[in-house]
Amino acid sequence: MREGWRWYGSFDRISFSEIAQTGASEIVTALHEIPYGQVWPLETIAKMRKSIELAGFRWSVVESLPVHDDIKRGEGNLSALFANYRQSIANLAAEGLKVICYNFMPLLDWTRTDLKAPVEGGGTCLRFDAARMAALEVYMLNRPGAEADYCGDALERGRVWYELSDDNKRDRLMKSVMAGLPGAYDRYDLPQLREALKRYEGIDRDVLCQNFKRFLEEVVPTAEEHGVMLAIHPDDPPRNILGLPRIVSTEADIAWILSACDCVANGLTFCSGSLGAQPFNDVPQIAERFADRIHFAHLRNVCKFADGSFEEAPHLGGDTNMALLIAILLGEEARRREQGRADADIIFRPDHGHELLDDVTRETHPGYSLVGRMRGLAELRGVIAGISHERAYL
Ligand code: CS2
Ligand code: MN
Repeated sequence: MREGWRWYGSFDRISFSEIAQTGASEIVTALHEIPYGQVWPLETIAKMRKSIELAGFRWSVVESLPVHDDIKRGEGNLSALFANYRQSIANLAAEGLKVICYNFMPLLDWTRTDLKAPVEGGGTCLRFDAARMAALEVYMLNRPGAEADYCGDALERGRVWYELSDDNKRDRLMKSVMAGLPGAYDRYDLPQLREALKRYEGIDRDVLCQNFKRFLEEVVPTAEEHGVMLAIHPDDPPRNILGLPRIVSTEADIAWILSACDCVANGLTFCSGSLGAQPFNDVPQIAERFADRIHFAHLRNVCKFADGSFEEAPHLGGDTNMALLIAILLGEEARRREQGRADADIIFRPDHGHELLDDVTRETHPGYSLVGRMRGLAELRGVIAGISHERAYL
C-alpha cells in the first residue's frame, strides 16, 4: 500500500517539507481554486504536478474532481457540464493522473456539528452530535418534517441546547456544519441555506439515483478510454442530511452504483470512517465484497452512539476492526500483483486526524491536522508492516 497525504494546495498551512517528515510519498490534492463545473486546464494540472514532483512526491490521486450541483439536481446546462467533466478527465489522464475521487452528496460535503470535541487524554476530534444537528434543523432552520429524522432523546436535547444557546453558539454550530465544504467554495448562512434547500425540492432518492446513473453513463466511457479509475467517495455521514437524500451510504447502495455501469473504471474510494458511521454497515465485509473495485482508500475510525451521534476515534480505535480491513486490502493488492497489474498498489491516506500537541497553534483545515494525521499514518503503517510480514513469512 502506498502512503498518501491530502494537501489543500495554496489553502493549506502545512508545507511540503513538513509532509515529507510524515513519511508519506503520495500527494492527494485538487485544483481547489477552479470553480465547480469548469474545465481543469492541462497547463494548470501540469504546473501542479511539476511542483509536487519537484518537492519529491508523486501526485497520485485527485481528490476531488467536484460534480456540479446542477448535475446532482439534473437541471441546467447539463451537456456543457458533462463535456467539461470529460475534458477534465482527459486532461488529468494526459498528465498521468489515473485515479479520480469524487462524491455525489447533494449540497454539502462531510458534515459535523463540533470541530473541536475533547478527546480523553487531550486533543480534540470532529464530532457529529445528533442533538445539535436537531437544534440546527428543527429550531434554527425550521425545516418542516425534520423531527422525523431523529431518534431517542436527540430532539429533546436539541431543544434544550437551542434554548440555552446564544447567537454566538448558534453561529459556531452553523459554521461547523459548513466546514466540510472544501477549498474556496460557498458557505451558507441560514437564509442562504434555506434558499439552497429549495432548489432541491422534489429531488428524492429515486431522482438522485437517476441523475447519478446519467452522470456515470456520461463520464465512465471517457474514463475507460483514458485508463482512468473513477472512485466514488461514500456519503459522510451515511444518512440523509437536511432532508436531502444520500445514496452512497450502504453496501446495497454501493452494489447498485457499481452495477449501474459495470466496469472497473467505475470504482470506489473506500472510506472506512464514512461507511463506519452507519450502524448497519459491516465495513471489512463491504471491503471484501467490492475489493476489486477499490481504487483508493481513506483509513480512519469512528465511535457510534445510540442516538445517531458519532465521533472520530483514533485510527486503530473505534468500531471498525482496522487490522482486519487492512488485511483485506493487502489481500486484494496481492491478487492484483498475481494478475501482473502495474497499478497493483492501493494508495491510502490517513483520513481526518485529531488535533494533538501543537496542532492547535496552526489553523489547518478541520480534520486535516499535521500531528494528528501523522499519528494516524504511523499507526496504520505499523499495522501494514506487521500484516505484510505475516503474509510473506508465515
Ligand atoms: C472526507 C471528505 O468525509 C470524508 O471522509 O474524506 O472530505 C472527502 O474527501 C470528500 O467528500 C471526497 O469528495
Ligand atoms: Mn473520507
